[in-house]
Amino acid sequence: APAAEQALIDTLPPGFRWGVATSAYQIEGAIDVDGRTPSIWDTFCKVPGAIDNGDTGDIACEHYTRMPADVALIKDLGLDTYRFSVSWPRVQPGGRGGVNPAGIAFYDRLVDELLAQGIDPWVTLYHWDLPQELEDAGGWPVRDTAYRFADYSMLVFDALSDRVDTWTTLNEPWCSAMLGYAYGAHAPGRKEYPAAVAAVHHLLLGHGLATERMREAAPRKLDIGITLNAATAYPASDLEPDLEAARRADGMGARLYLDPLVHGHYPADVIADLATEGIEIPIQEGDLATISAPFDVLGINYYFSQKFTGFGENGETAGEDGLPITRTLPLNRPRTAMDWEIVPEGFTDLLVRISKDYPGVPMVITENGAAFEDTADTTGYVADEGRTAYFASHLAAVASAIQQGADIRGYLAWSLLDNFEWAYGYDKRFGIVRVDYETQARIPKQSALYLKEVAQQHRSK
Ligand code: PNW
Repeated sequence: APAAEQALIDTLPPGFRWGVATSAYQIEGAIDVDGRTPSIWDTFCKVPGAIDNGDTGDIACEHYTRMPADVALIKDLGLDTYRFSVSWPRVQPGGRGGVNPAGIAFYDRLVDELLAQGIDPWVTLYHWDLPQELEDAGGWPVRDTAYRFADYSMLVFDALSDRVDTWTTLNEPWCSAMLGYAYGAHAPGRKEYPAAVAAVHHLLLGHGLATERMREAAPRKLDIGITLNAATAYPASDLEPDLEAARRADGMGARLYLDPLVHGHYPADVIADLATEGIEIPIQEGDLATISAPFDVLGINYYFSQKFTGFGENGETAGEDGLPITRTLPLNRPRTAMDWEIVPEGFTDLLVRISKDYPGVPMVITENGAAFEDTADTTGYVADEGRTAYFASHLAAVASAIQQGADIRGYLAWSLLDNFEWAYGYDKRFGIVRVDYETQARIPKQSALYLKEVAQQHRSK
């Protein structure tokens, strides 16, 4: 890493946690074994044109059968934490009823394998694979789904809480609600904005219900939390329409989640914006007390930041629908293969801001990483300089936020393996370990060795 970045990375506090993350549908494959039923992603993958190249998660990284070797990889990299998600339709086929013994057995073995290797297991209960039957009953826009989620969470909790200390309810509810129900880019592919706003509320309610029940049943002091994706929304200028556009972007992207979770109320400005579109959040009595149930750790997933303007291309400030314009402008930074701009200071700004606006909430970086078009040499070695540089600059950004007072306890890279990158299929590679999809061979990239070294150096200090 460049000297200035290395100097910052050297300041990371003692006890800082190092790890790597994955999610069930993106790596497991084995979609129709041991009683698993389809999730909304199995269904969405069958929609023509939904996924690049018509890719699906049917096989993915075959992690379901290769799990012990994949755990050994994490061990070889000297990382102390593995964040994985549990597939709801494996554990509770159809999303209702009792536990499926064959389905939970996989996670039981995974947890035992991790513990045997000295790796802390971090469970994410929901990383987007809703049982299709629950979508058929209305999905997240329907209130009942929140209760179904809490019931499912307790099945997993009862099976694994004797050995798992850290629990995350949801991964990135913004993606579930907005990409899934408003923009149609993710499963279930719906484009219904009011339904997406209802989904936000029911996701948060599900988080709160599950948190309360896990807390109540906890056999000892456990860490329970939620993971959000967030970014810094920079205004393009100090002009009022630009400031407003950045405010709206931050409101829908971050505060709509953080405010109810931490402060127990939705942000008034976002409620007012939604009202001008005729949308109301379907809040019932007691919901906000449930949603703001105390939690122990806030997971932050960060990839990029954006600049916002409230002006259209011709200087207008309202669209044809009469609503104010919110548009992104380039920051003119290098981009990853996702076309996402590389903005490490947006990471620092975000973390410092959260620590000021939501004090007393310890954070962990639960995902950070980048897709690049890797090339392997004849030996299979991947010199992924772009990804390695991304990790270095973003680790420095985290260290800088800590210097400015943010309470950040660890850093988990996305992702252990190249995997099924949702609507982009297998073309976009986020792994620190390359997957050869012909042979399922795993080949550590330069970035994996970099993270191994950083963690090792940090621990030896
Ligand atoms: C996250 N956005 O998704 C997910 O948690 C991972 O499963 C995924 O592989 C990773 O980031 C890389 O995409 C996101 O449009 C998807 O801002 C989209 C966005 C952010 C995060």
